[in-house]
Amino acid sequence: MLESLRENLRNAINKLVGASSVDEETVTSFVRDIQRALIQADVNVKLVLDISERVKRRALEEKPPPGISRKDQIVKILYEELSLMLGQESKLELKRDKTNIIMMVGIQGSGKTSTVAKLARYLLKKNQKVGVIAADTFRPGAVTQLRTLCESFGIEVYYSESEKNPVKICIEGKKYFEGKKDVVIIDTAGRHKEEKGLLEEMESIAREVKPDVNILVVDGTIGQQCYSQALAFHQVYPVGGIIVTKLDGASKGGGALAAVAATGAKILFITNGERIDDIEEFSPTRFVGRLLGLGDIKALLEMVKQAEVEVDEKRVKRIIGGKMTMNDLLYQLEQTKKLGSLRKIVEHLPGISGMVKGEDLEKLEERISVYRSIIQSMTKEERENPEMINSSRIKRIALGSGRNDKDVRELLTRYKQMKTFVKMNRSRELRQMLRRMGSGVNE
Ligand SMILES: Nc1nc2c(ncn2[C@@H]2O[C@H](COP(=O)(O)OP(=O)(O)O)[C@@H](O)[C@H]2O)c(=O)[nH]1
Ligand SMILES: [Mg+2]
Repeated sequence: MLESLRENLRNAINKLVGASSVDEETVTSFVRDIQRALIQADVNVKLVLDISERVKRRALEEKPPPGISRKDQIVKILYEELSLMLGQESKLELKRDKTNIIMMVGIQGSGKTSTVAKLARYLLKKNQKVGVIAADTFRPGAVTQLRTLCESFGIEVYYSESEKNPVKICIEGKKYFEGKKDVVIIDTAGRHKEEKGLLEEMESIAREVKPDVNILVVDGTIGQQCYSQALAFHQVYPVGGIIVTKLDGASKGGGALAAVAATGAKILFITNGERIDDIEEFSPTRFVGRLLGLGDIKALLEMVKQAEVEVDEKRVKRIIGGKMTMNDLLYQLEQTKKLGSLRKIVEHLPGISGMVKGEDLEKLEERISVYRSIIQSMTKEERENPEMINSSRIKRIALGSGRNDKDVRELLTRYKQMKTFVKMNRSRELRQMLRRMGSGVNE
């Protein structure tokens, strides 16, 4: 979905991450890349300028919390601003103990009929009793299309062979389903292409049927034109929510979503394919997270918080100074594990993913508990100066901890590796890595 936008945004981020330092020039060039990506996705120019100005200002002004690099901070800012651009989190709200009527409107070809079936199936899977009313009497084959889509999934369709007046069909259909279903979705015609006739038909159905929710379906491939379409509908009868369709093939999909959000309407769902299950609830944060490859903001914030809490300057000075103890090693391994448990969700967060790569996390967890018991069997001296541990000490420690010699040697090897690594890399990067792991100092 939105492949080229995703690729362009990710390229911009990679460029930022690869930059040797973050100065004003880096930020400016990053923001320019973002602008280009958004314009290409048909996001309205004014929106693009707004968002890039905010990203730039925040990127230059806001100080990252301890443990978070400026680069990560800038990515987080972009994430927040793009999410804001796509509107508030909102959900389709259904009332209990009544038959909710959803009226689905939109111009012909926008994807109404397909979306009626998708939404019906979606609600069915949530254990709602769902009925559908076929009120498109204009297009030949419309009723058959809807029945084919719905009935194979056990969704009942109300239709009439003889009645040509959509308002009457809706009234009859409502009577038919009333009290029997939790939700009834009305598929309307939309033949008139934004013209008065279509809007009038929508209004007269609405007046008679009094839908609980009026959902507008817009075609995501038309990009920012969605803005005027959404406004036109809203002015005639209040739109309670919007579904943006065809995002699977829409190079202008980003512009469509931004335009719809700019009208103040709620985007409830998006569809991204022709199969009945190609529909999903829309959440701006989740969507942007996926777009940028960041995963869930909650995890990100959790990590920021963790980094804020666990700064231990003494420890990092000790490690970098080459005087690492066994406890330091254990601490570092535990931090790796903690970050690792967030790995899935922060998979593409620049800088983080590489760090935990290669370590089998479940195995690490088990090894840490082995190491902990071994370290507990060491004397204070041994912990602080592991070099003194010879083979007779290894035997004693193994015995005392109920582990075998091999485990103790493995721990010692790890210690040596870590120490060599520190020696070889007494650099910015190491400081940065340690800081990310919660034992760093501020830059
Ligand atoms: N690729 C893709 N095609 C879609 C999607 N939603 C609808 N379509 C196609 O768009 C065309 C018009 O859809 P239809 O539901 O008949 O639109 P309506 O005239 O508004 O009822 C059909 O060929 C659908 O298969 C989608 O999410 N992705
Ligand atoms: Mg239709």
